[in-house]
Order: sequence, then C-alpha cells, then structure tokens
Amino acid sequence: MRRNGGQLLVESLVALGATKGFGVPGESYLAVLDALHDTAGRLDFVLCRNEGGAAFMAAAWGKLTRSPGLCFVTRGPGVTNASIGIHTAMQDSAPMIVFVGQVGTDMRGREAFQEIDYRAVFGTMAKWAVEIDDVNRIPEILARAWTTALTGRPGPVVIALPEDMLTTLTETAPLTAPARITEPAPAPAAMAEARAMLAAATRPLILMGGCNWTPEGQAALQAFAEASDIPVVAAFRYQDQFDNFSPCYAGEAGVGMPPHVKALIRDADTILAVNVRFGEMTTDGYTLLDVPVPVQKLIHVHGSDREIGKIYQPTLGIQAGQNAFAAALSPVTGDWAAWRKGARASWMASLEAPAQPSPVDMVAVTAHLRDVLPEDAILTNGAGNFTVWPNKFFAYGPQARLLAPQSGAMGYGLPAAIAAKVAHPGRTVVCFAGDGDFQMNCQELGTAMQAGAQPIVLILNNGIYGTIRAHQERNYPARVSGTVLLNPDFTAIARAYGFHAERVERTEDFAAAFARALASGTGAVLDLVISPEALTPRQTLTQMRDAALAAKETA
Ligand SMILES: Cc1ncc(C[n+]2csc(CCOP(=O)(O)OP(=O)(O)O)c2C)c(N)n1
Ligand SMILES: [Mg+2]
Repeated sequence: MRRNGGQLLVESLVALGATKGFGVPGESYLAVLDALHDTAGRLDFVLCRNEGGAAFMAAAWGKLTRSPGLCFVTRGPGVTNASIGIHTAMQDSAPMIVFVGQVGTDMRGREAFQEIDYRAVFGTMAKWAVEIDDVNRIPEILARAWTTALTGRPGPVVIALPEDMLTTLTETAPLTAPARITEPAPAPAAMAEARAMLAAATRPLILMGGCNWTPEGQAALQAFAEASDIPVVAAFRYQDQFDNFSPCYAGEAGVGMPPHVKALIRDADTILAVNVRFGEMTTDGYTLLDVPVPVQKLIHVHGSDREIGKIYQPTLGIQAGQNAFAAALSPVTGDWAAWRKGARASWMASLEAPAQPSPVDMVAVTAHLRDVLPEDAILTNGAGNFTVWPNKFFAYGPQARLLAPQSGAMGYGLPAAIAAKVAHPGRTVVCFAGDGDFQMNCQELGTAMQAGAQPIVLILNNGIYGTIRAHQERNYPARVSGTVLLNPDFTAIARAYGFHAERVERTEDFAAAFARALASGTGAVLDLVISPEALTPRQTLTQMRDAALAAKETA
C-alpha cells in the first residue's frame, strides 16, 4: 500500500501507542495534519493557542504518563515559541517528541523562509535533534526517537520534517508496535556492596526523584525505606514520587530548601541517590555536597552513564533503571531510628506556618486543600514565590501528582494542568499560578475550553513579580524597578473562555468558592487576593527590605 510521509508518520505513532498530540498548525506540515484527520479518536490533535503552551503540555504529558508527550509545530517561529517546553522537558528529564515542519529540501541552506538548522539550534537543548530526509526512513528514525526519549535519562527529541519528504509516496510499512526494552538491572555484586555501605552507616539518607517511576518501583523503594527505617528526601519538584504519608518521607530538596532538609543532606554519612540528576537546587548551590568528591559516602543509581560521575564522583555508581534497582533492594538494619524520627517530625512541623499578613491566607488555603482534595488530585505550578504553597505545604500520597518544572519556567502551570485534564478527564486538577505566571500562557484557557479539559486555576494575585521583587529588596533595598504589575480583571478573562470565575477577597470565603469551583463542571479560575507582604511564609517583604537596609548600614 502506498502512503505519503505524513501518513507513514502518523500511522507509526498510533502503533507506538500515542493517543494525543499538542500543537499549533502550520503550512509546513499539512501532510501530517491531513493524516491526523483519519486518526481522530485514536490519535487526537489537541489544538493549542501558542506553541509555548503546546510544548509545555507535551512536556507535562511525558512527565505524567511515562509515554513521550507529542508536540506538533511549524518551522521557524513555531519551533522557537516551542523551545521553552523543550528546555523544560530536558531539565525535567521528561520524555517528549517535537515534530517540526521544515522547508523543502530544494530550498534548504539558503536561509529559506522560516528555515532553521534544527540540529544546530536544538543539538544542545534537546536530548537529540534530527531531520528525516528520506521518507523510507520515517519508521526507523521515529522508533529511535521514541526509545531515545524514554530510556536512560529521558528527554526531548526534535524531529524536523521537510515538506517535500512528507508528501512523497512510499511503499514502506509503518511501525507495528513499540520496542520492548527492559530496564538495566543492577549487578548482584553492586547490590551487595550498596547494602554493606548502608548497613555500616550511622545516618543514612535516600534521595530520590526523576521521571519514569512505575508504581511497583515506587512501592519497592518505599518498602525498603520503611523496613530499613531510613529517611527519604525528594529531589527538586519530585516530591510526588514518594508517598509523603510514609513515616520515612522527610521533605523536598528544592528551591527555598527547609533548614531540616539542608541538615539531613549535610549531616548524612551515606546517601543513596536514586534516579537523581544533581544540580544546585538539590545541593543548595553545591554547598551540601562538595564537588567533585563529597564528604558523605554517595551511592548514585541512575539509568544513564552520563549522569553518574557528571558532577559528583560517587563512592559507588550503579548504572541501573530505578525500578529495577528498587526491586533488587533488601532491607538493612542499623541504629538510626532517632535520625529517621527526627527527620519526619521536622517535615511535619514544616507544614505549619504563622498566619499570613494577607486578605487571603495561603496557610489556611493549603490546609483546606489537604483536607478536601481527592487522593488522586494533580497539582501544577509554574514559577514564582507562590510555588512554595503546592511545593512545601501539600502532602502527596501515592496517587497524587505534582507537575512543576525543574527549569523554573513561568507559565508552565496552566498548560500542564490542561495536559493533565486531557490525560485524566475524571481527576481533579488544580493549577497554582502567580499573577505574573498566569499571564505567560493565559491564552491556553482557549485550548482548555475547546478540548473540554478545564482545570481549576488558583491565581495568587499579589500585584508583583514577587520572586524578583524579593531578590530586589535583598540586593537593592527600597529601589523597586520593573516588578510592579497592573493586572486585568482575571475573572472577566476566565468567563470569556467559559470558565466559572470568582474573586476571593477573604480567607473565610475560600472554602465555599473552592466548593463551587469543584462543582462547576466548566473548570474555574479563582482570583485570590494576596498581600505582597506575604511573599514568603515566614518573612514579610518589609522585613526583607529592613534586613537588607540594616546590613547596608553596618557594611
Ligand atoms: C519564562 C520566565 N521568565 C522570567 C522568569 C524570572 N522570574 C522568576 S519568578 C518571576 C516572578 C513571578 O511572579 P508571579 O508569577 O506573580 O509570582 P510571585 O513571585 O509574585 O508569587 C520571574 C519574572 C522565569 N523564571 N521564567
Ligand atoms: Mg505575583
């Protein structure tokens, strides 16, 4: 049977198991759009408003589903818009494939209209960037992209599709199924050594994170931690990967790291790091672990040889998939019960904070959400100080999920929430957004409306780019520059897109407003009035400024 390149690509994607793709159309890949006409109901094209939103949706899909998130965009301006999601998927180690239209091969290399050299531009931003020149090689290259996105350290792949290649007819058969690839399992000798190191420890710690955990792998790691009574810290924005209700869970090593988590990492004598990509967030700017040889004994387990030894020379490196590794663990015993208990108590205490100087008090709001959200709720956020609430004041059980970018990209939360709703229409999805953060991608409310994938959005509206204002007050106190926002009526915008919308001006009104949001069936936007003073849970903006002014005077 003869098909064109677009049909060969789309039929192969269906065979690989793809069910949704997020994109913005372009004349550069009409043959793909045409092939998608025939796969509605099997592989659906979710029409987005900006490629930045589409790419964030695909990146979030990859993180949520353990299958590559698919993004379809046009050349030049389309893919440059999408680059923020490619960068985010890379930093998150999330599986993703971006399909980009490319100018025809007869035009290439002349700086044709909207031409980009994808290998050069995305060669360092993505895990792999490739162009398919020969229509007959679509199945081969697509299969490699799928495997590349998913295995080792997962990540984004960019595939450029020249226009004439897509319209060329071919007899080549599409793929029929994904490759079955097992995770690399740890060698028994390495497991024995790891066990001996842990058994010899006095203050052992497990650091875990990353994508592609299976429920079995998570349960195995939890069973090991609990049977061995070892505290567990989650890497930056991966706290949903370990049951926070386990007596071993002790907090997140992320931005704004709580003092007790810093102390745990610094004072541990043996750290078992599983599926963790080390970075400054996880190490408090490389201060908790010395580069390149930490004082702590380090067992680093990762599926990719390129992560082990990248920054830290481990005492023992084990190249293995995290689920296979977890399955091979057997409990150790030691005299560290007080260490684990102390870690857990500190985390529990960190969920408390003083009443906030704000019309809507987020301490009360998050406490309420912990009570009322279903166990399988999905929370999302972009970047800003507001992220402290979903990141530090929520407890993620085994079914709850957090979609939050390790890249610190503003604007991720809303598209991620839409992708989550597309993946799981029946689950409650709550996006936390700052007023600045929300306006990075609020046009995607249109995508949500059209796809029938409407989450609940909480806008923490403080009238400022709070994070930057905080840095400003610390470094240049009382000199506010470029950080004050004049905001629109967010509820009017939300209503225009068919969402239920309310402005919440007092803490005591939140519970009822949230109940109406849950019941609305249309998705909802709650515009929460937050004082700029309540920028961090334990220090006001004025305290920040005063401390910096006082430090300047004594300097
Ligand atoms: C795409 C992008 N642009 C700029 C930044 C820098 N940045 C980080 S946080 C922030 C302010 C966030 O403001 P808002 O969403 O209102 O949250 P708040 O800090 O006020 O809670 C900015 C500008 C970023 N991280 N990402
Ligand atoms: Mg703000």
